[in-house]
Amino acid sequence: MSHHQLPPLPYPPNALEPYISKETLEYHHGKHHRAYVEKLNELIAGTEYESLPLEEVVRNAKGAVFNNAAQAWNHSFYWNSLAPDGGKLPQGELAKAIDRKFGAFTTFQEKFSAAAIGVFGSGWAWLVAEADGSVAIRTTSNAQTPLTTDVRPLLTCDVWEHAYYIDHRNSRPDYLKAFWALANWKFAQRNYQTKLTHRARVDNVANAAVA
Ligand code: MN3
Repeated sequence: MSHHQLPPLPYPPNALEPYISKETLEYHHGKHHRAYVEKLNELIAGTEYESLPLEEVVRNAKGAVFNNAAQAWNHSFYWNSLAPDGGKLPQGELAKAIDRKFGAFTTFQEKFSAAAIGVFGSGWAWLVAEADGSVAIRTTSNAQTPLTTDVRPLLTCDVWEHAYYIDHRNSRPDYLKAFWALANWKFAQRNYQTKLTHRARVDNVANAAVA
């Protein structure tokens, strides 16, 4: 039984232009993300993971099952981390938490960009919330995800080359500029203010994906 499905993009494929092209989204969502979901379904058929929700597979699996499950989850989170009307400033409690930690939004932005650009090879850059409500920047390699840790992901930037090669070739710094023009602070703010368990928060993400 294959039950994991590729969630639709939360916007039309040309909606992030000129920062991220329709062609990039068609490949990144329609081919890369789809391949992780399809491979996952293939790998879990007939195993203990077959009937588990995606986030439980991510938390419990190892090896290829983990890699494909985590990439499926991370990509859904990434699509929601971007928005056609994004790129403005964070508001409310999240804005205050960023200022408390980094002093100013621009300082946070510089540090996040440096962390993202500094990821060696493939991976992800994340804005996360600690249990005490403070925020932090984390990076992960390959499919690794904060979902398996105690911090809550708020926003992510995919720094695998497939995320930017069509639009920016090998220039990850140029892609980071595009990321800032699209960063979905409403999504990050919603994740920050959701004082719920991981499980409930992840349901939130799924709802946001189809809204
Ligand atoms: Mn990707």
